[in-house]
Amino acid sequence: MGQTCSTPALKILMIGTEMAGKTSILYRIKLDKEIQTIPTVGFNQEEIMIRGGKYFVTDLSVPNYFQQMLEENKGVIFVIDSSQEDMHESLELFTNMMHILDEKSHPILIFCSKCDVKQPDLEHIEKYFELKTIKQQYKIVKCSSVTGEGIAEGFQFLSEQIHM
Ligand SMILES: Nc1nc2c(ncn2[C@@H]2O[C@H](COP(=O)(O)OP(=O)(O)OP(=O)(O)O)[C@@H](O)[C@H]2O)c(=O)[nH]1
Ligand SMILES: [Mg+2]
Repeated sequence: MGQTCSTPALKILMIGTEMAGKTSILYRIKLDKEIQTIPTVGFNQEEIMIRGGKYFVTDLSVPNYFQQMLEENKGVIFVIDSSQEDMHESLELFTNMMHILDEKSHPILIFCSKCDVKQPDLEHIEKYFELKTIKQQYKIVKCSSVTGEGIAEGFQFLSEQIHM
């Protein structure tokens, strides 16, 4: 069932390597258009509505704060720049994030961004990031902040997984 204005927003923490496309995703939803971003210093926080669901999203550019912000958030978005061939930096960040998540049950949405530039090979990414070994519920979704593709589908997964 969709959430109404009176229901509390689901708090979501979003991380990914520099330039992965985090801020573009956030403002694509907030403003319903593609925006020109500048590198985020610290974080952006916005309350957004998507398909009737309300979310409070922290777009975090300082992964060091991930651990301390995890407690107050119910779900995680990890953004991979899937237009890039070399994903080793992203894998390193993801591995660190998974160590911090450890036994926590936060659902994880993996956005493969910039799919308007290059169609990501989701099977390859799933293997490369060893997603099948993780304990948490996860979903891998290709998305684009230019076309808007995939973004609502990803948030739908989070809303289905998080029970307040
Ligand atoms: N073609 C295309 N470009 C994108 C997309 N998303 C982001 N970009 C571009 O990628 C660059 C980085 O995007 P940001 O959203 O600023 O990335 P970020 O992850 O917030 O980066 P930091 O704040 O530095 O951590 C910008 O030049 C964006 O215009 C997308 O879906 N398609
Ligand atoms: Mg940013």
